[in-house]
Amino acid sequence: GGDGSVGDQLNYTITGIDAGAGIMAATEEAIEAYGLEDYTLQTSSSAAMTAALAAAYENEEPIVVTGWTPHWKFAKYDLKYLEDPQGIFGESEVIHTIARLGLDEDHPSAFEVLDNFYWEQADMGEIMIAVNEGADPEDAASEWVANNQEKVSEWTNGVAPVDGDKLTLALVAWDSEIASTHMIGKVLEDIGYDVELLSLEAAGMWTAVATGSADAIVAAWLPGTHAAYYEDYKEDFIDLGVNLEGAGIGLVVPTYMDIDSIEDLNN
Ligand code: PBE
Repeated sequence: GGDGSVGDQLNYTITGIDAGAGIMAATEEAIEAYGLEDYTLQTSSSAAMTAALAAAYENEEPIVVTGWTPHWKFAKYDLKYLEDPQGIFGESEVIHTIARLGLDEDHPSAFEVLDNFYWEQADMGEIMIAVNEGADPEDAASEWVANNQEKVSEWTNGVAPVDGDKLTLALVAWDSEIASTHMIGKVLEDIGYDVELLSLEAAGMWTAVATGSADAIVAAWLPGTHAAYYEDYKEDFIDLGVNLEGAGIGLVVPTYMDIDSIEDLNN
């Protein structure tokens, strides 16, 4: 039953992802800023969020999720970001590559490739969509690398090959980061590294690169999403700059929902 309000239709639930994700902290902030205290932000995972979205979408049921770009869900479903007049979710984001201190001296070839790494949303999208369609992330990444040798060679040209040096890349199992980390891992393997991918929670990923238990991450969402992690550790890593532009986060609903703004969640 209920009164048919937007909140009632949504069971006063925002479908979230893993607790450490920057978008979860931003959503808690939005709940306060927009007076959405009746809502519960459900903690789960990227996979559980997209499963809930798929199930709702299939039945044209109301749902609001913590969403981000680039992400395959926008290719697969008709979705929209809710307007955010208070700017809680920030403007356009960029993704940075972050190396541990000393990586430049210990693994100069890897450091150079990571420093050169830059690609476009559509590139990441190709891998993400392949994985969503069932490909193994390693295979999808290898295929992208094979099909984009010109782009990859801009990162690897003149870089000295190595002979099985071990390298650890940390990530969180967000769809976007599964794509990027597997891709750059494959590129580094192709120049001779023995690459291990270490899947962690968000806080653990930042701690790993700041303490040196991981060599690098390609998953630093800035300036907003990971601002707190960045601030906490900024003396303890090397920021290699932007690897992707035009990213973003926010609250996302299917276009069949008759609301346009986060404010409308109060209706
Ligand atoms: N995300 C994907 C992450 C960063 C990458 C938007 C889910 C986050 O919120 O921390």
